[in-house]
Order: sequence, then C-alpha cells, then structure tokens
Amino acid sequence: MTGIVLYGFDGSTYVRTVRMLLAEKGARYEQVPVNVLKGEPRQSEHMARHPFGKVPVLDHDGFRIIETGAIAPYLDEVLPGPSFTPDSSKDRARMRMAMGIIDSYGYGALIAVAGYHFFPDLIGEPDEEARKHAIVSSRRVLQELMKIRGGSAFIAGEPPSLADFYVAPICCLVSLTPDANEVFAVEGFTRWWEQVQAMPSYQATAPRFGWDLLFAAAAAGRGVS
Ligand SMILES: N[C@@H](CCC(=O)N[C@@H](CS)C(=O)NCC(=O)O)C(=O)O
Repeated sequence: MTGIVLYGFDGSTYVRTVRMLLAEKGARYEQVPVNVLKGEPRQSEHMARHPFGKVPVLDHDGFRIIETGAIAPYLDEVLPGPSFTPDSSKDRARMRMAMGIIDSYGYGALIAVAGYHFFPDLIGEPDEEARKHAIVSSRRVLQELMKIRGGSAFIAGEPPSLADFYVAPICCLVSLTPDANEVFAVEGFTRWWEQVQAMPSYQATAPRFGWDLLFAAAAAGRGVS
C-alpha cells in the first residue's frame, strides 16, 4: 500500500502525538481507528501489526513502524515541511530527555490520573491512595519537563519539537479531570500549556467526537468509534 496509514483511534495520546506531527507537516494520511477502549489493539488483527498490542502503528509505502519514539522521528525526517528536531545537540538531548521521561515515567503517571476519573473499568476499583500517588508522580514529571524547558518557549527550545507533541496530548486528558489544577500547579507549566493549546496542530487533532462522549461511553462499558 502506498502513502501513510496510521493505525490507532483519536482517543490515544500517543496516536495524537503522531497526528500533531502529521498536521504540522500538512501530510495526507489514512487513519484506521483501532480503539483502545474496545480492546481492539489486543485483537489478533492488530497483534499481527504490533506484537505488544499498542497503538500507534504506521505504514509508509509498505514499510511498517511501531513505537512512537521511532514513528515520530522517522516522519519528521522523511516528510517535507518544517523540522521538529532541534538543530543543536543540546536541544536534541532536551527533546529526547522529555520523550524518554514520558515513555518511562510520564505516561503511566498522567494516564493514572485520567484513568481514576474516566476509565474505572480499566483500572479496577477506584483507589484514593493510588490517585494521590498518581498526582504526586505526575507533578514530579511535569516539574522535570519544565526544568528541561528552562526559559525557552517550548520544551526543547524556542520552536516546538517532538517533545511538545509527546507531552501535550496526555496533558489534554488530565486537563479534563478535577485533579488538573493540582497536577498543573508546577512552575512554568501555565505558559507552556497556553502556547501548546494555541498551536493549530493541537486544535486540529482534538478528537472528532467529544471527550465527554468518550468518557461517558468508557464509564458505561461501551466504546465509541
Ligand atoms: N511504547 C508505545 C506506547 C503506546 C501506548 O501505550 N499506546 C496506548 C494508547 S495511548 C495503547 O495502545 N494502549 C492499549 C493497551 O495497553 O491495551 C509507543 O511509544 O508507541
């Protein structure tokens, strides 16, 4: 198959990372909405694409890539348009630190905050201790990310980079929870968050259905495609 095919539904934060980049590049692509809330990544059809049952998966001219940390830099390199990989070695290191922090610590912490409120079926019985722990862990993650950002507009420098596309979608999910104010009360966060939300690629990749609908459906144990 020629062109770009992105497997994964709009509700996935990692899928949105890729979609933000594709939007910035002005790229045309087909999206196959493999839905996490319906358990579709674990079905055999998708397991054949991604042996660990995750989205996103990307096909580009018949070449398959799994893992956002490989997909995003690949697309940034091969697609025309502005680059979202900083020129300087230090800024590239800042970007990769942020991506690594999200992969290793950030996604788990921040999705646990969202999960407590929106995906009770996926996390089991709501647990107040786990909620508090997730808030503390999430704040630590955002604090580190804002330290990396320092005085820059975006996480790895003045222009936005892949790092911002990694962090923004998961913050969007947390922003819809009653814990958002507490999690986001981190020095420097507000300025970054306002700038990211103003980006056309952030606005263009808002899930096509309302989040409220998604969360209501998740809570009721049925999916939304
Ligand atoms: N390491 C993967 C993580 C992707 C990931 O965790 N995706 C979530 C959705 S945001 C997923 O597929 N979850 C399905 C599941 O765990 O069953 C990557 O970087 O692409």
